[in-house]
Amino acid sequence: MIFHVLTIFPEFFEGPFAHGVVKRAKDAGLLDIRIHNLRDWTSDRHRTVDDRPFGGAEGMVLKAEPIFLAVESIWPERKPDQKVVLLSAQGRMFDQATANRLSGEAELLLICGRYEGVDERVAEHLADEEISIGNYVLSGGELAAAVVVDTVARLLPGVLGNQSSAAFESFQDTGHGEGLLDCPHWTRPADFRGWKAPEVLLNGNHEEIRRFRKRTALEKTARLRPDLMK
Ligand code: 9D3
Repeated sequence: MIFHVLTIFPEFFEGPFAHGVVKRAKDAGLLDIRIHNLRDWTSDRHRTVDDRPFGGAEGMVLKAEPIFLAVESIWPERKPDQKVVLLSAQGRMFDQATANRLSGEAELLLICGRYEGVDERVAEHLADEEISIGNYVLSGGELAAAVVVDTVARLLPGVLGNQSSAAFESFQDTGHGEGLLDCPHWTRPADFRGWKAPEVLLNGNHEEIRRFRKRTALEKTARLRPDLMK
């Protein structure tokens, strides 16, 4: 899969994709991440990407033209499995089901919003979807784009030993829009500062361990995520 990220802060992405699962998947050729500087599609002396909002308001708005020119030059002929996603605070909430769906595309182009927002013609006439990563205020779409790339990348065939996306679809974890939270985990030492790992996990009785994990997953879900209890 090819990910494109369109941003006014290309340096931002030197960090997030240089480690762990995403880095290994890139090195293995399972995915490619191409960072594009929005200012490359401006033609004035100051490489202007923003302007004042019509109707008057606080702050600045990202202009439509550089964004349209960027997408049209990245994909001169856009195919049905090349999807444009606008990251904005007004978007539909990102979740594991959205990630699963996006992982079936050939290419994703993520547009990072900035300032007070993006000219609405991008959402209306260019983006296939508008996505937010949660109900809190970020300074821009860059962190959100990194979240989407990470979440989608780990679903791709071969990335986590996924055989094929189809075979693993029914098997993929939910990110907890449904079902229970994972059970709690412990590792060595069995006694850390007087806090003991549960004895049952040390005794090798696998039926008892299975029941313990089921019970503690339920208890933790009820306590931390009562919204998941039905
Ligand atoms: C006046 C109201 N706003 C400022 C407090 C609206 C607003 C404008 C621009 C809020 C956030 C932003 C910048 N955020 C994003 O571009 C963004 C975002 C987010 O803020 N939260 C969750 N997901 C996303 S994806 C992109």
